[in-house]
Amino acid sequence: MTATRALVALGSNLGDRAGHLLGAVAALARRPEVRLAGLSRIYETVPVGPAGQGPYLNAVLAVETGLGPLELLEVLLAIERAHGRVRRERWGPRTLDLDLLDFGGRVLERPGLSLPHPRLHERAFVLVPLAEVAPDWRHPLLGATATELLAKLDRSGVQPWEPAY
Ligand code: PH2
Ligand code: MG
Ligand code: MG
Repeated sequence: MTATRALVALGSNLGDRAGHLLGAVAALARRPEVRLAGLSRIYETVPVGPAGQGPYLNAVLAVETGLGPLELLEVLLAIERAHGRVRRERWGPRTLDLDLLDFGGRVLERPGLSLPHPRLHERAFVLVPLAEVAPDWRHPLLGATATELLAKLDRSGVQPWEPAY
């Protein structure tokens, strides 16, 4: 199998947020075509977008996969649906959001999938965990590494998550 390294952003701000993130990691690990290659810490982050929604938990996962990008996207959407994701307003609250950030450095525009993810370089809630799992990952269009992109952002809204035991 020729494997491609892909990067996936995980987010949740409804229900058992950590349970949704870790459930998604477990669901991906169960797929025979997907191998886990790295997982960031979980961060609690100030919501970006419509006001009135609760704080998110965010993380980034690196995988190796024999799937193609659209096949991997289908797997991610199926896992979102299994976690009760209902699509209402754009950028609104969600039980589980799985965004494909990068697929082997490919540049791709398809209905429902833009690679690299078009807003990843503007978002500290993506770049903080991304720079942790893949500091030297290079943005295929901007040419800068995750660490370099993060240095330009305000990361004050992104804090390591402290579970309330
Ligand atoms: N996702 C969004 C919109 N806003 N804000 C934070 N902090 N974390 C997210 O994952 C997030 C968001 C749309 O996917
Ligand atoms: Mg998203
Ligand atoms: Mg999404």
